[in-house]
Amino acid sequence: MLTEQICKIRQCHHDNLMARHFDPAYFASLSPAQQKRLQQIILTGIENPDSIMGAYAMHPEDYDLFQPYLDKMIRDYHNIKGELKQVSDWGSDERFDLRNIDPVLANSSMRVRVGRNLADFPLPGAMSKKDRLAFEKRMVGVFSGLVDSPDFGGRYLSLTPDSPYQISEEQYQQLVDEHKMFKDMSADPYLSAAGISSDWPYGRGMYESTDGQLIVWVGEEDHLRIMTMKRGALLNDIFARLRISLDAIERQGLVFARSATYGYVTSCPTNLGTGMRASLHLELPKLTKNGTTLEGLKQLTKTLGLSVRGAGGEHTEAGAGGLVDLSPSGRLQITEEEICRCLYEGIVALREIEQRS
Ligand code: DAR
Repeated sequence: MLTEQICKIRQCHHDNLMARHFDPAYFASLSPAQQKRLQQIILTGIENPDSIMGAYAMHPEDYDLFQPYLDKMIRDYHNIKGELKQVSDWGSDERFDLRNIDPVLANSSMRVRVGRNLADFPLPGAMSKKDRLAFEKRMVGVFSGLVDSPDFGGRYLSLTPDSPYQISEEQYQQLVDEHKMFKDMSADPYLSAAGISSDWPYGRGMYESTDGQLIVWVGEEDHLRIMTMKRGALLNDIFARLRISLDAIERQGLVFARSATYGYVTSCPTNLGTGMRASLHLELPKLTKNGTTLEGLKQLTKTLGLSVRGAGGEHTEAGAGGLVDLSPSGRLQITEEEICRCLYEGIVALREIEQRS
């Protein structure tokens, strides 16, 4: 039954890596308990055949337990052949100053985020409601250790009913509109099939620093999405701030789940390694035909190791004046500094092509 279902998906959805790399003989070699566990991991890709990956890990050790299968999907998606070893390197003194590209970029919107999961909880897809509330309570304690910090002091806002930090529906919607808070996860079929949006909105919330430059999502697709954002020209600034924010959060006694092979462990295999998405908003009116299409630009950015989306986030179109969100596609087998350099060099190339168009 399962094998037939997946083989059908493979015939109609060639990009579904769960289906592409599913091996009935490997599945049959697993014990009933392991088969049940693997089915939970790939259910999202079965219920959503248009998935690009089609799997979410439920426990950090899943990547080791099912490595013969998951490793094929991971290498395919991240285009990795040969030795796979994630190394972290936030870089040296090389400066990536957008003003060297064009003074007009002096006040660009920059954002860098990493996904992180605590080693001592199941990943979001396998958390019980009790786990989610215990995890949020742990994070409230961590944030209380930051409140008096000059750099990271801020406030925690909870979605959990009856939480002392609970915000109103109106406040929640306003934060979503400002792209500070994540959307209602129960509306996402991929996350729902994986159990990642179960018990919504219990155990979910966000921390925001007073200066608005640090935001931590609690209980989204990963346990934590830690992001720094600012307007400016020096990419190094935003990376450096993220790094010191991560250090400050880890110093509160958190241990993040890591794999010897894949680096930081994330729910989705697409985010393994650095778990990092670094992005910058850029106006490309010619390459987006004044914001009417992203199609041509998507092909072009792929050659530059970048992905492009509308400034409104995933699945949105270009904004007025052709405003788009650009980010390096690489997450795994790449260092943090290389991600920064890829973004900078991609902006240089796109600006040149835009001006020649
Ligand atoms: N819809 C899932 C997610 C892929 C990458 N995006 C994430 N992780 N937010 C899929 O497999 O297509």
